[in-house]
Amino acid sequence: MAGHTKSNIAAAPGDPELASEASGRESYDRHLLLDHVVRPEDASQRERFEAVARTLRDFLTQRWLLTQQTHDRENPKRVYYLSMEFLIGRTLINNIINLGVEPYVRKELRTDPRQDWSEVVETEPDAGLGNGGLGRLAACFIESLATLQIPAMGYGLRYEYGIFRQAIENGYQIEQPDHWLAQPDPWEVCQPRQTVQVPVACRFELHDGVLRAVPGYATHLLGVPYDRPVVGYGGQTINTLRLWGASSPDHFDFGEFSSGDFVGAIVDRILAETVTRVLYPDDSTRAGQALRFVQEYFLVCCSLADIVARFRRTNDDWGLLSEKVAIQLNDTHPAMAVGELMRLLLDEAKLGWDEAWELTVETLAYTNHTLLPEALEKWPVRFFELVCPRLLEIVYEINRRFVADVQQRYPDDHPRASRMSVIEDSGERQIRMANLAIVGSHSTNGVAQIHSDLLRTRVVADFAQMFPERFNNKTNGVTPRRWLLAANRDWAGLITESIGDAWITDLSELRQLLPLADDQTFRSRFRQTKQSAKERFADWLRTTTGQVVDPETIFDSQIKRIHEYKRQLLNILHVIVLYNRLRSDPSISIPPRTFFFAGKAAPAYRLAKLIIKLINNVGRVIDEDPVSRGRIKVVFVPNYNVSLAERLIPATDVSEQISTAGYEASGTGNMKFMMNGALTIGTRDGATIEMAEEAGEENFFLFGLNAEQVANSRQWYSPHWHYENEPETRDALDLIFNDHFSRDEPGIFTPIRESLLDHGDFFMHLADLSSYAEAQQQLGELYADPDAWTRKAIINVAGSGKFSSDRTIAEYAAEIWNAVPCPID
Ligand code: 26V
Repeated sequence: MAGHTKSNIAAAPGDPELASEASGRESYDRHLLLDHVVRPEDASQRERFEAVARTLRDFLTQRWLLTQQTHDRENPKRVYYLSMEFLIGRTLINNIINLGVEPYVRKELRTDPRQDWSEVVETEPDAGLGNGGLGRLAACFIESLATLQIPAMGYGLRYEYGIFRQAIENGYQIEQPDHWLAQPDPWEVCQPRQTVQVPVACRFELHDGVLRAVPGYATHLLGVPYDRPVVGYGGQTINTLRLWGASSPDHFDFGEFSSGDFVGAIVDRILAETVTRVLYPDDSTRAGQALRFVQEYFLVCCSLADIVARFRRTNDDWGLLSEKVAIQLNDTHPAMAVGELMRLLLDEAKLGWDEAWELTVETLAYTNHTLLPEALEKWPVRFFELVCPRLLEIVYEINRRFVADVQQRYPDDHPRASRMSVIEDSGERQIRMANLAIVGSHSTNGVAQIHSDLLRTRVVADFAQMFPERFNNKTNGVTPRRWLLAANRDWAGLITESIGDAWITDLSELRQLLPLADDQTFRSRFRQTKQSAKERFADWLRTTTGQVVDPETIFDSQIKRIHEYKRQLLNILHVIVLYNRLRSDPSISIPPRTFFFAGKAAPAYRLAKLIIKLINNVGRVIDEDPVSRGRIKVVFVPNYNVSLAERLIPATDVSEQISTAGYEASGTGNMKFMMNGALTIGTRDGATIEMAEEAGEENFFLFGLNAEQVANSRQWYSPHWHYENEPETRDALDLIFNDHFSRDEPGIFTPIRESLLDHGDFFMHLADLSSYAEAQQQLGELYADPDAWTRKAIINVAGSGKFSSDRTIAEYAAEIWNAVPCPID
């Protein structure tokens, strides 16, 4: 626009090709005008966010295209990450940082006096296309793949409604729809020309508001790709996340119109679009719903058609498939890929069974993310019959051959063959998706060492004996760009000032911080960054939720999905133990502490929702009681999401990782806290074990039974024994059950009593409570010595280098995918 000084965004270090004709400000003004028909001075917050994001997208487009052209030309092996979830969070600030253009964007925006930088960034909705760890891992992985310049693509679903928004009313969780796409998303690019047809063997009809599948109709859905740029750090490689939206073919013509089928066609479209309407919010109980099945089939069908079409554009020999394509299955959710890839190779490529099978196994790899038996997916055979009977035929044949193999290798072991069968025959016939994934792929990995070991020795031991070479471990990691560089600017800045910036792409560099743990000046600067993060968080919390916290207290956080095995109950029981100690002797010394809880419970998970209610009620009572007020405080922060994690993790002193040993596959929040200078109190579970190995157990607060002890004590464990023999345990429980925290709603916590005492306390809260309280006591004593505390915190950060997703992805690339970087000039 005339009158504005031209600044040279083109010279930004991260991206030399940034739009050359127009300055950022000009492009921003143009977007406001042309996209919204509004003058800059009249633009709303949302319009200004969109204009900034679109300007940035314009800038990165050339690089995005260049990445695709380079991959097409070089024809390298490509990696495809198939996942039902990508928990992306916000995109704008991370793209700005990864492109290296932050100073320029800030400068350009300052020319609009009404632009408030942080407001623009926070206007962006948090893309919640996932439940928790599995979905966030997928988002970290695609960022690392781009940073490592590996030719890769993420495939997922474009849910119109992400994970529900959580409100808290009278202490109860209320679910509200998250219509994050209500306004157009500036990052997505619809690619209608690459639409894919998904054959479906039934019709969907609405009967009295209920969706019914009517068999015997061959029809199809359409998968429309929506692409999102995935910017690697340094802006060299920009890969693609392709999310599929469901639609239906437009049968509309004038003949149908006049014959009245106009309405039928519109109804078909609406029904088709329901397939990608909403993310399933249950992260561990099996969703029995047929719609979920169709979602998984839809993801697999669209993605494989796309992958195979791309492969065929540059390769005419099917035999090269596994040399050019690696497909990673994020849990069993996309495990129908085994059958679908076979179908493509048999029916479309016309290969023979043996060649098709070898290519399938060599192309696919599977990651397991949970040891909870109830989370292992099984799908009724009748779903396959209705939706994709050809896949079922192929799965039956896969299983026939596989079971024959098993019987040949273990001729006298009949139970083994039926345990290993892909088809479960007792009761309603079902397909065991984990068995299918293991049989049909060349690699099965767990996500932390202990998890991979338990997988091999307990969960699928038969398979590990038959295919020992297929089983391996890939300990999870998180991207340091989002979780340190962007989320904690002060701490990241201090690290860079002290050891240089190589850590951003090689997190093992953090080891160089080790000697600084003994440096008085560095320690006090670390404390300053932590203190200001706490103050920022307290300010944000007060202005957004009205909750008031004191940044002079210890900030202690347990933020994750609410689950019995994660044991938020153990945490709140310990808070009640502290409260009882204060009640019986107010003069005792307890370091002032704020216990933060955040997390969503699956809408149908009644006990998890009751735990939320208990946490809120304990918080209220403790606040109202003069004996505890100002000394301990419990805060339940509503609507946990990626953005909240980005705020709270840098402000946290104590990270709670207290799952029943043997049940948390890995955890990834634990790693984010570690690199942001929190100390961990935790059990020997998941990746926490490896974190303590890296930092030294003396710098950790480990407590409780280990996985083996948990397994071995199941036979004789008695929660009653602890109730009878441990006064603090009994007093804490009695306080709950005597309605001290539920005066207005007596008896509401009875199900918690039943679970802990009458039904055997499956997750062994009471077994670990006393050693947990003891570890907490030691932690409190250490906090009283700021230098000793800070020293350990810095040692923890120095030991966190292993937990970068760059390291994880490099291991997948070398040991599973056989993929190498493909640099973009
Ligand atoms: C299961 C289901 C069941 C059907 C309905 C929808 C649904 C959605 C997700 C899941 C699987 C949840 C498994 C999961 O999130 N596992 C977590 O994976 C993290 C990344 O590997 C790991 O750090 C956590 O320990 C593990 O709990």
